[in-house]
Amino acid sequence: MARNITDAKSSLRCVLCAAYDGVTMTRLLAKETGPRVVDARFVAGAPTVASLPPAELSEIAFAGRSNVGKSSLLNVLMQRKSLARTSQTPGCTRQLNVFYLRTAEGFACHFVDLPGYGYAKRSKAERVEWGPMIEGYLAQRTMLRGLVLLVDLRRGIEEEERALVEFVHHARGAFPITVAATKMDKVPSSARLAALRAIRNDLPGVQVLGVSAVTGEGRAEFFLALEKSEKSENLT
Ligand SMILES: Nc1nc2c(ncn2[C@@H]2O[C@H](COP(=O)(O)OP(=O)(O)OP(=O)(O)O)[C@@H](O)[C@H]2O)c(=O)[nH]1
Ligand SMILES: [Mg+2]
Repeated sequence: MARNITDAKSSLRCVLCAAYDGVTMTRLLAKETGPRVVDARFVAGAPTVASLPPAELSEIAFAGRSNVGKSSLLNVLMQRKSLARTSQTPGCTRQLNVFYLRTAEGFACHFVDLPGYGYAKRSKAERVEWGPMIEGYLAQRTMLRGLVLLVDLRRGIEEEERALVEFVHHARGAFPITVAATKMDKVPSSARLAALRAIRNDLPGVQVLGVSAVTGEGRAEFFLALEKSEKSENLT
């Protein structure tokens, strides 16, 4: 029993730490594989492309509709519980958020968490502002080496995803795009292969990988794809 507020706070901290360790351990012991991250930090949040810090390191951008799980996947890749803010309410990420990541093997890059598209309840002014911001970033950023396009494995490819892939190919020619078919834990394992195949058929020539931010499944394969993108010489 806590004797005072300080004791109560410290007991709460212990309970939270235990819960955190439980989640991390479950993920690590269960499905999460791939490189160990030795440094992960928030670098900057920019409301416009022009206000981003100078591009000095390779960048990999994460795009997808609101609530698909971009920030959650970033946390799994960075092995941090909540470095990127996540929420059940769509429209959580409202600016370009840049993170630095380095693995024990020496892979280092910036991850850029983009605001989600397709959230109907966002004000018209914000939607009008974000389209050009995402497109401006994807078309102009000189250190951009790869795009991760997230789709819900249950939902597959829709008009917006097709348009985004076409936009990037038009702006940059051949460019490394990896589709992260996420929330894989919500699809029974017997149905996963067919769902992945449907996405591959919809976007021929684009690499499609299944992942789950809950179990960490697919993390190792994902890193291999990112490392390949990071080495690409694709400049605007
Ligand atoms: N079951 C399951 N839930 C997930 C997964 N990834 C994300 N979620 C949940 O989906 C919701 C949205 O996740 P976010 O990571 O905030 O999504 P986002 O794409 O960054 O959303 P915006 O910033 O609003 O565009 C949260 O409630 C997450 O816990 C996953 O792989 N499996
Ligand atoms: Mg987000």
